[in-house]
Amino acid sequence: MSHQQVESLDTARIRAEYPILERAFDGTQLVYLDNAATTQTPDPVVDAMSDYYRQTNANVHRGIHHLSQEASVAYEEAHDRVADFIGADGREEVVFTKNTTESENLVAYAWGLEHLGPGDEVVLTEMEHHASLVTWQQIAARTGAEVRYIRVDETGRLDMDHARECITDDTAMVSVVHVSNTLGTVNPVAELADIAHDHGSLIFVDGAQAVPTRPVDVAAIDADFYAFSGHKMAGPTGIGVLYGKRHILEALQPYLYGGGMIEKVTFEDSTWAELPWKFEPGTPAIAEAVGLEAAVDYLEDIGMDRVQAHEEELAAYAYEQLAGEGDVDLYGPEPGPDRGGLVSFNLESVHAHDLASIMNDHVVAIRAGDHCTQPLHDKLGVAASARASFYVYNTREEVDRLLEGIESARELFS
Ligand code: 7TS
Repeated sequence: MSHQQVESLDTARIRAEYPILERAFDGTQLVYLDNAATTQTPDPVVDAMSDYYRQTNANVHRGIHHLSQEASVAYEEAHDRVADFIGADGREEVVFTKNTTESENLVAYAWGLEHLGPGDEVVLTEMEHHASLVTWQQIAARTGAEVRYIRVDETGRLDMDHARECITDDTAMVSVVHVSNTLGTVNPVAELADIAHDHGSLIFVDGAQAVPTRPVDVAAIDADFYAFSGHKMAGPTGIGVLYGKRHILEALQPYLYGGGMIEKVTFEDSTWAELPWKFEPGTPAIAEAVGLEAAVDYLEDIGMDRVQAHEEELAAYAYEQLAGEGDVDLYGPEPGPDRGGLVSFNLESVHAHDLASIMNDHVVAIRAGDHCTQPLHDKLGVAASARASFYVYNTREEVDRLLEGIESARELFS
């Protein structure tokens, strides 16, 4: 998709729904460029949750009284809305969790402990977030399975020849990040799904940075599992999603047990509720589910193709400005169709943490650290990097504030 084909966003109108963006520190207005960590929450989402608490609040699971009925319907319909948004085949394929990390753990424990053993391989990539890397590493160690990593090449892309070598008939699970939160790389997940399926393996896709920033169709990818978090897509914290193909979820044993997920319980044994409730024990995050639904409405009103075009345009602008400087190391592919809306970099003379601290003096919020990709940073030969990440409310002027901050860090340390 070329950016020219997509009508640009009315950022002034969008920003009016985010009072937090009006905040100033020591008289300087905030520039928020830490969206890959958490996006800000617009009024319609806050209002939906506030209305829920003011008017509807009750426990779900179909109590007899009016409020519980209403809360149950709202909670269930939030699943339908999310299913629709990602191309899932109904609410049965959409499990609400706490976040992407819990979605990873759910599959690793429920599926991994049951199906992995000595001789099996789990294939990850060198750019996995710790949510996937640490989880599969631990479950593999407990089951005797082995972990292999698809190489990241010098351009910041997956080495697909190496992917074809790593994924074999011994592979039981491929777990791959859709959009890297450090490199910005958009991985060919549909192609990886094909390769995995050709070898009889399942594929789990970590969509934490993808669903918030681009149209995603889990069926077109042919992902077996797909995970993301509400708080990175204009929604609330405390809610995440695990998509799973219906027949796979049906065959899976529950991960957590308790009330709300059972069909029948005797002193001897229990049977499980239908999907997706089988995987949602206890009182769930009901207001957050309502907020997530409002976030989906909000993003669809804008249009995911426009969300994508807007932040890729800002990231490309930041990338190109920084690439023009001799003392900036940039990570990940050059702006293009396989690069998302974030920029990680190092200024040669300044440690990333010092840079983030100077940026904070300029009231520009960026991230510094390993972004939960320590092995990838080891491979890049750096302990940390600075990262600016963009969302629907960011502007070119804000990128300029980032560039000014970098210039002043350069002067301070030269
Ligand atoms: N996967 C990816 C690709 C991520 O970027 C993150 C969070 C997660 C999984 C975990 O998401 P959570 O909602 O369960 O925490 N990434 C970041 C980040 O880049 N900076 O802060 C959190």
